[in-house]
Amino acid sequence: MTEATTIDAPAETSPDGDLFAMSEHIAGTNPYRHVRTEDLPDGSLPEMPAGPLPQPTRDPERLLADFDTFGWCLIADAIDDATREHMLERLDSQYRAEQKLGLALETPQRDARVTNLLMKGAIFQRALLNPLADQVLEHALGEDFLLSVIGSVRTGPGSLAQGLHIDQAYVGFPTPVAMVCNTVTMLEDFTEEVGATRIVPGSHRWPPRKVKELNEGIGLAGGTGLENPPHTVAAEAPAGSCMVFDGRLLHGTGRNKSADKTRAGIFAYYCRPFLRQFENPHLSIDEATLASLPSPIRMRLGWRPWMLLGGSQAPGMPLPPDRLRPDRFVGELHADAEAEPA
Ligand SMILES: O=C(O)CCC(=O)C(=O)O
Repeated sequence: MTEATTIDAPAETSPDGDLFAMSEHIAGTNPYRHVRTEDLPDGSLPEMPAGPLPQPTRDPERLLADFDTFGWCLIADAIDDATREHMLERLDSQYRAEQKLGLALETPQRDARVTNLLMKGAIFQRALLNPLADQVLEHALGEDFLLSVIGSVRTGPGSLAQGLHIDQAYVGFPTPVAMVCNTVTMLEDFTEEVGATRIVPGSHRWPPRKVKELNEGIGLAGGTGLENPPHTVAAEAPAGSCMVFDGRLLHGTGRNKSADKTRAGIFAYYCRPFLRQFENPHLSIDEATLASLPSPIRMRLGWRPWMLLGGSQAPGMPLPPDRLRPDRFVGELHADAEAEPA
């Protein structure tokens, strides 16, 4: 028998009516709540999932099991050393130039970031062409997921910890499945010492109250956080690995405690196809770069309709994969219009 799902007013509303209070109410009445979220009536923190934490592997079953249980998984040997070196060189040179020209993004935690990487070197496309990562992403987001943003984060001596956060906070309510997922292609070793991403294992399945208790609440500009927040572990893995994590997982950049080491990673962040992308590809990628992208990447940017969304009334739609834009549009017509000869 199906459980009744009437929506009553929340028993207690928070005085400031904040988003999390509302989320919690929605979670409490969500008909899917038994699918993924855990309700703990005594208010205690959920247990850490049992079993060893994810280790780099190329076994698809292990990857999916780790992802579901812990909220992240680690793909071993996702890119080769030559590609890694090439990406590091490109990032270093790009970052120095952007800094010199006043274009570099400043973050409170003082890490070095480069955004919109598809415009900044064809080599970065390789971070998107990873069949094992695609398998996990498809499992989490469905097969038509979109690329939302691709950028890099490099910690260095003196860079601080970022506040713990979830990557889909803007959704505004709890979801029984991930709405977004992040992938981190590690260009250097991710160790605790150099600020490997700190993660709360299993928090992708926590009820909103618990997420709120630990969320250090970064805004769009980021924010600094505790060095070792409670319940976190460092997601350590060697250079060349790729981490995939659920958008509901609490995480943040770790502090780099080393005297002379850096930790660079390429973050390719994906969303379900009905969500708005973080970086707008129509505004941030020029026509020449767009034309040079392999069609599978262009499709991941949303260059095709999905279900009833993202379509366009133009002759010849949907476009064949080798075309960027329609060559004709339907505009103002008059009743005496005649069909053009074929
Ligand atoms: O650098 C990291 O390890 C995490 C970065 C991150 O979560 C963010 O920029 O929102």
